[in-house]
Amino acid sequence: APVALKRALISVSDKTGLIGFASALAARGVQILSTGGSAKALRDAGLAVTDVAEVTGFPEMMDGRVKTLHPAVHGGLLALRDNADHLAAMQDHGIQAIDLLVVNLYPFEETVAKGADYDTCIENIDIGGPAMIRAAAKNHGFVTVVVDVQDYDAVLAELDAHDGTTLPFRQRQAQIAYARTAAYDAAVSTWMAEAIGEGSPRRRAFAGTLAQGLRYGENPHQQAAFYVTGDSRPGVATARQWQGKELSYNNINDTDAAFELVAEFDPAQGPACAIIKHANPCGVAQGASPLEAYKRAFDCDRTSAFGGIIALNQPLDGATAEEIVKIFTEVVIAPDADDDAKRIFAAKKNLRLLTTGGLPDPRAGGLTFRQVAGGFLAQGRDNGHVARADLRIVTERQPSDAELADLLFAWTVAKHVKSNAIVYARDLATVGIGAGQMSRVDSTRIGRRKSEDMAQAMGLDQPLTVGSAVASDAFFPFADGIEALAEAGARAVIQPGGSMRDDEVIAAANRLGLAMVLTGQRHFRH
Ligand code: 93A
Repeated sequence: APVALKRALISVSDKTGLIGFASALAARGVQILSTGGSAKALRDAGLAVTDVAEVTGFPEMMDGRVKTLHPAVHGGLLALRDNADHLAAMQDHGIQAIDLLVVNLYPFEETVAKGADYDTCIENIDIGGPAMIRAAAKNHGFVTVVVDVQDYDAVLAELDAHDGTTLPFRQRQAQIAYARTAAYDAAVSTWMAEAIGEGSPRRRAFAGTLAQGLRYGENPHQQAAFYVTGDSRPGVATARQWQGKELSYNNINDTDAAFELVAEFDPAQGPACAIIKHANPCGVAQGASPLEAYKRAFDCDRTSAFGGIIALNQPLDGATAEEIVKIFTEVVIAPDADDDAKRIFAAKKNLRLLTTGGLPDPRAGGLTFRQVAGGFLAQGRDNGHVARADLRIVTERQPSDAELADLLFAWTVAKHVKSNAIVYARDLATVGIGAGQMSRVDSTRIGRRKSEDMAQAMGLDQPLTVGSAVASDAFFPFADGIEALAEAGARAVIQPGGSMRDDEVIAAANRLGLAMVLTGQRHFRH
């Protein structure tokens, strides 16, 4: 039979919807107990309230650190109503049953997101709230728990339908309650790990806050949601969307890939643009202006760029926006956008514009995750970086300064291309990208073929891979990859080195007249 609600304890930091909900409970004959601020808000609205202090016999003390932590509260939540011993204990100690618990917690996540200092964050760790929530949820056989202001209407609807709450309803509320306390403690642990500089994934709890229920996942038959971790890193999770329909699961994934890639290019060194399809770049370039960077990125693979996601490392201006709207694009993300750009985009209803206010630091730490059956893998972000001074030239032919610049450019892009990654570059623009192949030689061939297709489309005499610099995300296991690059006309290669057959690979480069530099660092991205 449904459980009637006689007594409720209300203790909420977020007072949204509180008065309406409490009035509706009072109108249904529910007696209300409440803590300091919540009680005051209810009384100010003319509702009858019993202070928890009156129930416990203790005043709220220690700046509110101790208000509900008392057997009169926890006994009222935890007592089994069909257990003679429990009922006797209630009788002996003057404990009255609490049938409904309405709690939302101190705003810890919001306090962190605001950039509050250490002590303020500590003070916003709720102790009594989670304790009550967990108690009420454990005793869901008898007690209804509400941890989210969005559930108030559902409680009232349940009461109207059943004159009380049903077990399935209380179970669902209990499950939501434990999701909330788990996420809350995970947020505290994550914040502390950052505050004390704990970089290891070995002793971390993981959770996020629901930011958005998504229409569907990677495919329409999959449910999906977007969770944020409260990390203030500029990017798709913290961006402002100016126009266009809601981002989809794939949009969010691709936009992230685009922005993380373009953030590798320091805006002080000039504009850069990345165009992404299916989480892989189909064109990346630097240029004298954002417009030029975009055009050069677009020219790497005009076919694939259709319906792509564009990221810029500098503010979007009108001239670039004008060029972008010539073809269909899903999302544009940039640190900022000027009024001209916004006006031009406004005519394109389906194009989403996101601004972030800045770029994430590509060298920053943090964790990335991948799910496997039965668990998930956590690792530090790939924040690896090589500078010119780290490179080891291993061939007779030395790369020219221009080639070295292109090698480092291609290397940076390759870090963001699915393995096996081969990136051909010329004059700080990609001219052929081979991504996600099971064989490195296939990636070299695909990048070359893409470049040949573009040469034909643009009426060039020869593909731009001729004379290019090439990056490989991991070492060449055999000389065949080098031979394929030489056939494509490449002149210089950057790769980690470290293969058993490095000698054969370097000998092939020498035989074919290529310059080769080793980074000593790998950028697998599987
Ligand atoms: O500082 S606490 O951890 N100590 C407690 O005993 C306690 N009981 C409830 N915080 C506690 N709460 C929290 O107070 C609730 O979770 C809620 O967020 C807040 C409501 O306080 P007020 O009603 O005074 O605005």
